[in-house]
Amino acid sequence: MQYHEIELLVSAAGEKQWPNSSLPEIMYAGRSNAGKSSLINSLCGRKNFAYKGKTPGKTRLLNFYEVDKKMIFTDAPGYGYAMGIRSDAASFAKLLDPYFEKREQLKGMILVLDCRRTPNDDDLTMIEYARSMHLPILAALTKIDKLSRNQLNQQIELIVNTLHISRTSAIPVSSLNKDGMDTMWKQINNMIKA
Ligand SMILES: Nc1nc2c(ncn2[C@@H]2O[C@H](COP(=O)(O)OP(=O)(O)OP(=O)(O)O)[C@@H](O)[C@H]2O)c(=O)[nH]1
Ligand SMILES: [Mg+2]
Repeated sequence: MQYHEIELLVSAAGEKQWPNSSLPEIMYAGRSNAGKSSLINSLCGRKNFAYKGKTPGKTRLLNFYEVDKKMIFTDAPGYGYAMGIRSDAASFAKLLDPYFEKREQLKGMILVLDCRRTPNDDDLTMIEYARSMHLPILAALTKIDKLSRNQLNQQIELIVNTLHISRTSAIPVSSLNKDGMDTMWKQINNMIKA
């Protein structure tokens, strides 16, 4: 497992708190419980650095992590738990709209998806939004340790077709046994260089 330096710069409720940094940024988005924080931890060779919530989707903050003094990962609150409740969707948009629109160093979005689930409307909204901003998108399919190889291949097919993404931009990963982390890093470095 590769070790990377990681430091929490700030948990931001709004624009005023965004870190004053011009390092390239990668944003992690996905449904509550999809495995966003676990993925960030695993990519950096940590167990419990990025906050893993016990009450999924509760924290409405953008966590900015500086990695290797070279890039920033932003961990967005999970959506989906109460996205149907209008106030919740509104507070989510209030947090993320300015970020997508104004954060110039944002280089790409990693959409984190539980490989066992079919992407839902919220996932599609998220990916459409990133597309409308011309943001490169990578899908991390998490928890592959929970499926057989056959099941996984079927799910990959389903997810890729539902999201209309290429097979090469869907990376199967496991934060449990660290599968896929090298591939993730390769893609992340490409995103940052672009
Ligand atoms: N088996 C297995 N469990 C995982 C994996 N990734 C995450 N989990 C578990 O899934 C649960 C949710 O993981 P988190 O990383 O907290 O998910 P999150 O997307 O950050 O959730 P929110 O912050 O609530 O949006 C935790 O219990 C993790 O241990 C994985 O690759 N394999
Ligand atoms: Mg989290």
